[in-house]
Amino acid sequence: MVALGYYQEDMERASYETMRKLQDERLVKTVRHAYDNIPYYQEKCKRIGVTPDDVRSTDDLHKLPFLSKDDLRDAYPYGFLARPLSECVRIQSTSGTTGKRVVAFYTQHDIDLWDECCARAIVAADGTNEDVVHVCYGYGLFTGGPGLNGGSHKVGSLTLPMSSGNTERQIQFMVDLGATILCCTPSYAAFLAENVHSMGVRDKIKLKAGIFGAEAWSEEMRRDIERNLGIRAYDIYGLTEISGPGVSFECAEQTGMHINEDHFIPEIIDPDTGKTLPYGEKGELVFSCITKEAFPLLRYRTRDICVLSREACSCGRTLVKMSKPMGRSDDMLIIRGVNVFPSQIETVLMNAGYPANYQIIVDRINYTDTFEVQVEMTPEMFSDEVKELAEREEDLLTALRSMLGISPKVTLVNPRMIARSEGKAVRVIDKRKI
Ligand code: DLL
Repeated sequence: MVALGYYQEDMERASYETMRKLQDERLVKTVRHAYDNIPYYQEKCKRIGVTPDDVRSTDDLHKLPFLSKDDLRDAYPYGFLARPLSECVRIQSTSGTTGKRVVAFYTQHDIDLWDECCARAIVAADGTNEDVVHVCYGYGLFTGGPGLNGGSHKVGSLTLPMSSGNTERQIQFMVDLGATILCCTPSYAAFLAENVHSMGVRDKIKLKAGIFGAEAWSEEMRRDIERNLGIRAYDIYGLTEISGPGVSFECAEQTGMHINEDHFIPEIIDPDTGKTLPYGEKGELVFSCITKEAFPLLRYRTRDICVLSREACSCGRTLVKMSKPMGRSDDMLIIRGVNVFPSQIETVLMNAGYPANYQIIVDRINYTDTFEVQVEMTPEMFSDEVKELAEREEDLLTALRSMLGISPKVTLVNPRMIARSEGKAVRVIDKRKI
């Protein structure tokens, strides 16, 4: 394996002691900052009898309360803002229009640090200022586009802010401008690869690497994409609450993602007991942000199930590595890169007068997620009129699309067609083998 370059070598290759010391200092400062400026957080700490004076180093991290999406919902929209609005320059948000939506805030400094995290990922994928970086993650509220865009600027690469959609145009630009690094979800990368072949332009593309994340993808999918596009495919991880992509990134060794520990302290906990687990054990990933000004979440529960490893990496980075997320400790589904909660679907169905008998069926065919919602009609709704049925399905589709940000296939089924369960209702059938 050839060790490629580093963007911030002093941090990416810091000794354990140097990193620990930095984390200690930054944590103490951030706890004080969050406590003093976020009344909701102060209240939460007081409830368990913790004050900033109790946190003197990372060894004291476990004393702090956990934060979760529910806290963000309770304090929505401005309750976690730790800096005055006059200092904030941007928001990003997750999809979804229910209370599960998350709005994250950034000062210019926060954006600069986030961009640097993404720049590290691009350089780890062999990116330099000679490269042409084609970003087709969504722009707008989603963090994918803005994050990789910012990282690419920092590296000094020529950035193509393509956003998603219009596949033919994407490929035309890729060919015409000689894109060398592709940034998008792995499923879109697989779709692009198919189209590159069907358009007969495989020998005209100059791609050498791809930076793919925002959803789970298998090693098999990686090898297929690599083969079909003639590139090396690198994983990248992140979440809106913790800034977006670039919380961790893969290097040329491709055996897990290095966490930018100088900004985010990771922990693995038992999702049931909240107990911190040692490295190497599988559990829920928790992050404490230690450089954030506007949105300094501490001990935020990601719900992603992972393993952390401190094994030496052949790329020379000393940053701790996380495995690919192996699942979730809540019921969130990620479909075509979009976060979907079954409760959002249920809300739409209830509002439209349907009973709570429905099933969400997700599969992955040719590396593209398929998403179907089967909904039972009430006997009163039931009609033999095909036209009426089609209209009902169309109305539900419109409502679901506006709630979720993606379109499922909606199938209305006759009353009592969906199997009843004796225990918990089986709402989700996820057939994807990831
Ligand atoms: O997906 C941020 C992102 C954008 C990451 C572009 C990478 C590339 P959210 O929409 O808030 O943010 O979704 C966060 O997506 O908790 C994971 O469950 C999942 N996820 C993100 N990256 C990966 C990955 C963005 N590489 C949620 N592999 C996270 C598996 C991932 N799951």
